[in-house]
Amino acid sequence: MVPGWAGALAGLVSGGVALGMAQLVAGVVGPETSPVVAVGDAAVDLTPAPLKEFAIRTFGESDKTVLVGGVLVVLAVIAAAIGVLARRARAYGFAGLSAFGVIGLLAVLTRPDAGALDVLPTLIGVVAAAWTLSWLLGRAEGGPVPGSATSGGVAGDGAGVKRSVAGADDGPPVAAGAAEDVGVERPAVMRAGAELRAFDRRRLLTGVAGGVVVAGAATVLGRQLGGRQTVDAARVGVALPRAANPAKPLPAGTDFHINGLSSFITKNKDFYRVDTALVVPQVEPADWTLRIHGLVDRPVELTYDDLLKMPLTEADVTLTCVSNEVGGPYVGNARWLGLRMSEVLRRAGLRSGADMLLSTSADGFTCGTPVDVVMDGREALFAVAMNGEALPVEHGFPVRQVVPGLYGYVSATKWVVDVKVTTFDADEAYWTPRGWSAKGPIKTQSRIDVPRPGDSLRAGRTKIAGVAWAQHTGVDAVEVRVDGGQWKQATLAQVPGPDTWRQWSIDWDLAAGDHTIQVRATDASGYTQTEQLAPPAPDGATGWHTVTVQAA
Ligand SMILES: Nc1nc2c(c(=O)[nH]1)N[C@H]1C(S)=C(S)[C@@H](COP(=O)(O)O)O[C@H]1N2
Ligand SMILES: [Mo]
Repeated sequence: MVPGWAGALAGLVSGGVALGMAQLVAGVVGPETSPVVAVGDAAVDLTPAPLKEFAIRTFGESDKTVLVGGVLVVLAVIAAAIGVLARRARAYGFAGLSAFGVIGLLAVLTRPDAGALDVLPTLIGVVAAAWTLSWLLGRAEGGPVPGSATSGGVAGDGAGVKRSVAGADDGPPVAAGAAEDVGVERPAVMRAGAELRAFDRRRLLTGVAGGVVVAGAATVLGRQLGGRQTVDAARVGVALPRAANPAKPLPAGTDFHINGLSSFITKNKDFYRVDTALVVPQVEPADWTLRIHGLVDRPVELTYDDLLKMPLTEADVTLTCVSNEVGGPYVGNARWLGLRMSEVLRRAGLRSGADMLLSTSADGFTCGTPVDVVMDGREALFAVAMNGEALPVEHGFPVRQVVPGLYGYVSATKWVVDVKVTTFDADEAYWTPRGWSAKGPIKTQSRIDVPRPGDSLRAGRTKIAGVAWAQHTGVDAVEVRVDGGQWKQATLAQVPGPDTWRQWSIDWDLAAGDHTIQVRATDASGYTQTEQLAPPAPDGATGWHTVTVQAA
């Protein structure tokens, strides 16, 4: 029998070929049908809230890379184990690969928008792996050993493998091997079934090299094919209409332009991204429709063109993620252009008793948004543009929701395609059964942007600055204290309304030594941020952002 490491290597390479072929086929069928992505997606779905929080806290926006990396490492270990087992009997290897295939297929088929063709990447990947494993082990087992009874034929060898004993493509393995390294490799002659087989390291390794090339080429080609299936071209071609209800011009002084302080408007490329999608959904605007149904008198269906022709509204709104820790980065402010949700809902005719809008994205994510919030006059939008350009694909192109005052997980559905008017009693959105509160009003918060934690400053006058938010209520005051002393009022920047964050700044004389800086905001309802620390789950973090620095 071939040694364990050789089996593990054959298993690994076979796994690589499987993933490469799957990637190649997924490049044609659709990137989200790759088993790795589907298994990763399923893992995201099944992740309990505390683990999700841990992942976001630990890996931030690279949590997806870490997840895919994790899936690959687990796959590699199992593939190696399958290779080791398959040395004893191919059937063990095939059974292992089949089990894998079933898991991959389950993950692919339980995706919300799964189609029949989506099974192809996994199926072809598994078949390719079985073939490769068999072929590699066949090569490793070498030819029959001279003098053994079965010289001249190898029974039960890998499927479709052309074997030759002498004078073939890569030479008579035993003869060449024997000539080269008698006493080194050859002693690995063992019993395999009734036959004596030699372990042929050279033929295994050349096979492995071939497998690696095939796996790599298929992966690269698959990525290129998949990369072409993007909606970038359609996005660039969108002609955005003028706003029928333009945003009020920004008042002078919304931005202090202090180095290190978050700018009032967050550039699209700097805007935080949080979603469950491992592969960004590619939704062609030409294929997009929005269906509004459920507890309404007249269900509505809009195309992208319909939407662009309706009177659009522009609004400056700060989005915030419920997963944001005190002082965290998952908050950003943009100018959105879109259709008022209330307008469409009025057209559809809301039935009494409806208290929830269950919106669904193209990839099956859902938000549950309170009807009264959307209908109370605030600028809740089906947004098509962000900071003057069509929505970036990762921020929801072609259409997403934006609702001032609600955390993203209950309101900001990207790639939105369906809104069911319903009740909180009858329906549950994505994060609710995963341990997050059904309703998610944003909690009043403030953050110190400068100085950064751990900064070494020159003693003396220094600028402390940051942002505070209390969407749809508005920030009325921000106070700062150092080393637990007196709170002092910070200077507030201008804001266009209650739906954006507000910059604040204060100059402070810092004596030499270590200092602790803290901030708290008071909103327009009179509420001052509590000092009480709460973690993000289930309904948003609380506490005062605290930064320690040294002055010298
Ligand atoms: N389709 C979809 N929309 C989604 C999400 C998601 O996972 N899938 N996440 C929501 C959450 S939790 C937040 S905080 C916002 C973030 O929007 P952004 O990525 O544009 O900043 O999107 C929301 N919309
Ligand atoms: Mo979020």
